[in-house]
Amino acid sequence: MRGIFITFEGGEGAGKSTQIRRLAAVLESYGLSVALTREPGGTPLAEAIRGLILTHEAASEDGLTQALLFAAARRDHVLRVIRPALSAGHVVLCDRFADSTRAYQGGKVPDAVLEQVIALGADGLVPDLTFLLDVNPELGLERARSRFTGVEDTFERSNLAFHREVRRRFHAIAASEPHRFIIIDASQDEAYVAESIRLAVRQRILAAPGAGA
Ligand code: T5A
Repeated sequence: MRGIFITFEGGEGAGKSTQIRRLAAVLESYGLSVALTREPGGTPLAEAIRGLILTHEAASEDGLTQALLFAAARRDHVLRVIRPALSAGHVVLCDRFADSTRAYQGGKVPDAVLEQVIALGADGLVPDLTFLLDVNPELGLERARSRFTGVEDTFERSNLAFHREVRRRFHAIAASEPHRFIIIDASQDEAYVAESIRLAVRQRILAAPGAGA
C-alpha cells in the first residue's frame, strides 16, 4: 500500500517544525510508521544545497537561480527518501515542499517556467494533504528570532513587505487547491494548533476508505 504524503507550509516561525514533531508522535501512537523530513534538506546533497542557499556568503538574489537550487535539492530528496518511504507504506511528514518555491520564488520567475522547474524537482509528486500554518509575518519573525542562533538566513533577512507577499501567495495557492490544503490559524497556542491538525488528519486522511486507521 502506498503511504501518505503530508506537507507543512507557511512563513517563518509559523510553528511547522514544532507541529510536525507533535503530529509524528500522535501518528506513531496510532501504530503508524512515520518518516519525518524537511526542505531544503533531507539527504546529504540536499542539506549541502540548503547550506549554500541559506548562508549569506553564497546566497543569490536571482529567483530562477534559487528555484533551480531548491528543485535540485528536492529531486534528490524525492528520489532517495520520499518516494521510497511512500512505497514502503510510511506516512511522510515534510517541513516545506514545492509550495514554498511557489510562495518564495513566485513573482521573481514567470509562472510557467516556475511550474516546469517545480515539476522536474518534485518528479511530479504532489502531497496528499498540505497544512498551511498561517500567522502574520510580524509574529512569525518574532518567534523565529526568539530562538535566534546568531545568524539570520537569506529569507529571514528579507523585509516585511516580502514576507507579507509570501503570505499572500500561500493563501492564493491554497485557494486554488482547496481539496489539498487545510489552513490553520497558527497564531493560536501550540496545543490548540496541534489538536486542530490531529482532528483534520483523522477526518481527511485516516477516515478515508482503505486508510485502515
Ligand atoms: N524556501 C524553502 C524557499 O524560499 N523556497 C523553497 O522551495 C523552500 C523549500 C528555509 C527557508 O528557505 C525558504 C523558506 C525559508 O525561508 P528554514 O530554516 O527551514 O528555512 O525556515 P522555516 O521553515 O521558516 O523554519 P522556522 O524554524 O523559522 O519556522 P517553523 O518551523 O515554522 O517554526 P518552529 O516550529 O521552529 O517555531 C519557531 C519558534 O516559535 C515557537 C517555537 O517554540 C519556536 O521557538 N512556537 C510557538 N510559540 C507560540 N505559539 C505557538 N503556537 C508556537 N509554535 C511554535
